[in-house]
Amino acid sequence: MTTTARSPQEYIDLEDQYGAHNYHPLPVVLERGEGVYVWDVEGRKYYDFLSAYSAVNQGHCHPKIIAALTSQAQTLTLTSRAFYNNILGPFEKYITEYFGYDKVLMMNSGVEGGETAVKLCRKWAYEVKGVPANQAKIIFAENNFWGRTLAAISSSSDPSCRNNFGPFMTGYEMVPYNDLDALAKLLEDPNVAGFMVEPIQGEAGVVVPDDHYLKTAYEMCKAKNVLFIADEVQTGIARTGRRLCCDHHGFQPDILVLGKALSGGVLPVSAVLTRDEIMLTIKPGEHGSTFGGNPLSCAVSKAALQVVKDENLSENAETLGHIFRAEMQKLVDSTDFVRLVRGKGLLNAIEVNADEDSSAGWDFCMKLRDNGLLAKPTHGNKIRFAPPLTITEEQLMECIEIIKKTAMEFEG
Ligand code: IF1
Repeated sequence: MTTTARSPQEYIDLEDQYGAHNYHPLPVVLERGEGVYVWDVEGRKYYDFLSAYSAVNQGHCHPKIIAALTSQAQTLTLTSRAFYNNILGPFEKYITEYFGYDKVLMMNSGVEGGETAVKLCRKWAYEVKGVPANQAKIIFAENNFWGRTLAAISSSSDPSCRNNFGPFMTGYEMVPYNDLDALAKLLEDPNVAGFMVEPIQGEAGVVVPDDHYLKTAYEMCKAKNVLFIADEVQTGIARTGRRLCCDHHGFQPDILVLGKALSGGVLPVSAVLTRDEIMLTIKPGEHGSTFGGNPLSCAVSKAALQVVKDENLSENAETLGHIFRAEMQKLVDSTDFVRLVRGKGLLNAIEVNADEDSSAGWDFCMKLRDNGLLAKPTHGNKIRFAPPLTITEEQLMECIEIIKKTAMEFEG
């Protein structure tokens, strides 16, 4: 799209004047992305350390993904599911074999994936588990984030997600994250059908549970005939150093929700994978979406998933993640400003020594921007660091130096 050259402030003013004010972006106006880099409208180059919240794991505008996009875009983009096409079936075979499930239901946004998982869980509850009509309950972890729809925010404990959006969905139970005793109590209810949880809570500030938490929770669910639903929209697709974050823990979720990097950040694609017993509870006409599983998104997703394998992105995330956390720990040990680092693979965050409602996180990200690295604070004093998984060790070391330099400026 050719646009008139404008100053950064003019672009910001246009969004302010004509766009909803549902975000507070960092004041940087981007116009190009390639690999781990993005450029602003004045030609300044930055490392992208957010990766669009882990949607750009394969790097910006990956040539193989763009090639798949442009080729399919010139052939057939959308048939709707009213008809078959020559792309969806082969892709469904590819992705179910990739993750080891019987079937997949393709949707668009991550939250649509979550909604689909909730509907499948409820359907299974009534038609397989035998929960009485409209009595099915699903357990969610406090401080979760799985999207902005009314079903999603009904499980949120974040006032900014919920305020004045009620009334909310019923049939939800909340449990403290990383608390197996609390989960065990809720699982005693025979009407509980599912437990939906992020293997690492991204928005909460990259909260990593105890090593045994997920596997034990899965086993507890299994023992009570409750479905373990993994929201891997942010942690999946190599981000934490494995194909899936659950792969670190040696179990396969009953229902898997994917999004974001499923398309390499090229267009919205989500997917819900599960076994036949659960998936086949949804009959023709009971769920779907105009764009769900469209040929363009399937072609893009196949290329995006293949890049993850071909370029060993899981292994790279695992190796460089250890280096990154070790270097950040040196900052924790040598400054008052950085008080902790946590994460897995290349999904990490630091916590700065300030209250959650302080501007310290924002101010730090503004200085990082000036020093050539883009990141965004979450909940005030936590800064998520999630570069594309294609980053090299040399590039990572350069970014670590930028973060250290910026932290020392704050320390001073
Ligand atoms: C925003 C947060 C991250 C997600 C998990 C499902 C979804 C998301 C674990 C829904 C989406 C996005 C949404 C975006 C910012 C970003 C985000 F800050 F909001 F919480 F990453 F942490 N499950 N997360 O993280 O996927 O419908 O957006 O495709 O809404 O501001 P979606």
